Amino acid sequence: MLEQTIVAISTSIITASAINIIRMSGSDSLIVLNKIFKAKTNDFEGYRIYHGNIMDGDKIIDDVLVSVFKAPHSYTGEDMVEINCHGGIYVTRKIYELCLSNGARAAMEGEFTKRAFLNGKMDLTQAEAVNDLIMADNKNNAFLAVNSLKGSVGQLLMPLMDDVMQIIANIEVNIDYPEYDDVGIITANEIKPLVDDWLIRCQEILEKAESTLIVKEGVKTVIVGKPNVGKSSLLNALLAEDKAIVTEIAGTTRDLVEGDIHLKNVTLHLIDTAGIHDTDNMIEQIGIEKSQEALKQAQLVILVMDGSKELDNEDKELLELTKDKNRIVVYNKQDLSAKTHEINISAINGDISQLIDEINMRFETNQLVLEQPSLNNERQISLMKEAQSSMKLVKKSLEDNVPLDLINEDLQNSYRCLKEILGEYHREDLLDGIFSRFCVGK
Ligand SMILES: Nc1nc2c(ncn2[C@@H]2O[C@H](COP(=O)(O)OP(=O)(O)OP(=O)(O)O)[C@@H](O)[C@H]2O)c(=O)[nH]1
Ligand SMILES: [Mg+2]
Repeated sequence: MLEQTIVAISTSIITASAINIIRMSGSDSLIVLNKIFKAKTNDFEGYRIYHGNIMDGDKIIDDVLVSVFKAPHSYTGEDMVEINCHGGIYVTRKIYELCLSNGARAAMEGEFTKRAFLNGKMDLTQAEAVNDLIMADNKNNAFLAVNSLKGSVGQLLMPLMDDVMQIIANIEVNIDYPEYDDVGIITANEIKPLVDDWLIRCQEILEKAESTLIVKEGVKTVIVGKPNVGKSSLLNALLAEDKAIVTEIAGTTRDLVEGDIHLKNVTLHLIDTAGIHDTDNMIEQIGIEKSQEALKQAQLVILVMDGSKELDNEDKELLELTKDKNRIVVYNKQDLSAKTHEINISAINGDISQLIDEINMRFETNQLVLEQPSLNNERQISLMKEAQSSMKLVKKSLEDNVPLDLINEDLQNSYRCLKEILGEYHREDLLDGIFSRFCVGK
C-alpha cells in the first residue's frame, strides 16, 4: 500500500553524533508533523526549512530544523519531511517513535527509493545506483555509481531500444497496411544490416560490462607455485599482515587463505593455495585439489617461482598448466640470487613493487572503462544477454527467409528485455529482491 506514510531514521545511530535525520514520506507526512512539531506556522510550504520544537504532548523533546518537500517535487515524488534533530541516540529514537505513534509506519529497506522508482523519479538502474553509491567503499565504485545515478545506463540503451522499435514499426506497417503503396515494402534484406549492426553494438556493451564488473567487484586472483617457493609470504606481503602461516617446511599451506587488497587500478581477491606437486600425503593431496579448483576459477594467476634456484620439472609443469590463464610469473627470493628475471620480488622483505607495478599496468584500462557508461550488475547483464539471444534468433530467421511477421515475437522479446533493465516491465518479487538489499531510510 503506497499511500501509507513511512518513517525511518536515515542516519546511522550506532553512536551519538552531532545531527541525525528522521525522514517521512507519504500523503500524511505533514499531518504527522503537525502533531509533533511546534513552530511559528503550521502551514508548511515545499522547499522550506522550519525551525521549532518536537513535542511529546506539552513536553519539549528537541529543538530541530525540518525540511519540507511537497509532491511531486521530492525524492520519492510524495510529500516528504526531514527532521534534522540533535544526534543523541535517545532523542533520535524518541522522535522516530513519535512519528510512529502519530500515524506513520516503519519504512522497509529501500522503501523510499522504491517509491521514487514507482513514481517515475528514476529508472531501475538509477535506483540500483543509489544503493551502489551508499555501499561503495572505494573511489572507482563511487564513480561508477554516481554515473549510473545520473542515468547513464538509460542513455546507453536508448539507441538500441529505438532501433529495435524502428524495425518492429516497419514490419508492423507492412503487416497492417500491405495495400498502401507509399509505405514501401520492407524486405529481409533491408532489415539484415540493421540487425547485424545492432548485434555488434550489443556485443560491445556486454564486453565493456565484463570489464566494469571487474572494476566493481575485483579480480579473483590465485597465488600458485610448487611448495616452499614463498606463496604465503607473498600473500602476507601483499596484504601487509601475517595472515598465512609461513615455515621452511614444504607443504605448510593446506587450506585456501584469502584476503582483499585495493591497488591503484584494481581490487584483488587474493587466494593463497597449497603448493602443487606430487605427494602421497593425503591431507596435502586434498589441499592440492583445492588449489587446482581455485586455479580453474581464477581471473588472474600469480605463479611464484623460486628465483634463487634453477627451474625444475615441477615449475615447468605449472608453467604449462597456467599457460592459457591471465597470468603473471614472479621470481621470489631475489635477495638470495644475483640472477634477475622479468619480475623479481623478495616476499619475505616486503619487496614486491615490480609485481604491484605489473598488476596496475595490466588493469590500467580499468580507468578508461570507468569513464564510459556501462551496464554494471549481473541483473542488467543477464537481461542484455537475453535481448542479444532473441536478436540472434531474428538474424537466423532472416537468413532462413522466415516471413517477417513471424520474427516479430523475437524482436518484441528483445525490446522487452531492454525495457526490463530500466525497470519498465517489473515484477513485484524482482523489486523486492532489489530493494531489500538497501538500508532502511533510503
Ligand atoms: N630468502 C628468502 N626466503 C623467503 C622469501 N620468501 C619466502 N621465503 C622463505 O621460504 C620458506 C617458504 O615460505 P612460504 O611462504 O611458507 O612458502 P609457500 O610457497 O607458501 O610454501 P607451501 O605453503 O609449503 O607451499 C620460508 O622459510 C620463508 O621464510 C624471500 O623472499 N626470500
Ligand atoms: Mg604456503
